[in-house]
Amino acid sequence: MRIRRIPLVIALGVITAVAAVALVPELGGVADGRRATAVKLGDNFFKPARKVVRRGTVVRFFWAGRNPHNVTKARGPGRRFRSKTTSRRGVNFAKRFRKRGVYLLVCTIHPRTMRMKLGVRR
Ligand SMILES: [Cu+2]
Repeated sequence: MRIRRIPLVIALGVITAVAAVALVPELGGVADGRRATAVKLGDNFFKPARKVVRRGTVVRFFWAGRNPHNVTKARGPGRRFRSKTTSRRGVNFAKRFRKRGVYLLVCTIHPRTMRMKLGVRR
């Protein structure tokens, strides 16, 4: 009896995890098989500071420093966006870039040093 229950519990756990990723495409990213990449937020810089990705790529922003940071669109196509400001380590923001062009991304806490150019091509 007990032994049989364990695989069911594991299966339900896996199904729940897969469903959770599918329901949060901004964080799941690769659920539809498209590209994803990462940018680091250090103290106080983006790494890399320049990057080119293909249209449709999900960029995951990974907080690696100790200071509070955010990711704010200063220039570029489409609507404004801005992450929360946090110092929590890990991926706190992810975005799929659908429009071609050059985006200037800044941290508004450290706007002089913490800027990056993201090129989105077809
Ligand atoms: Cu910052």
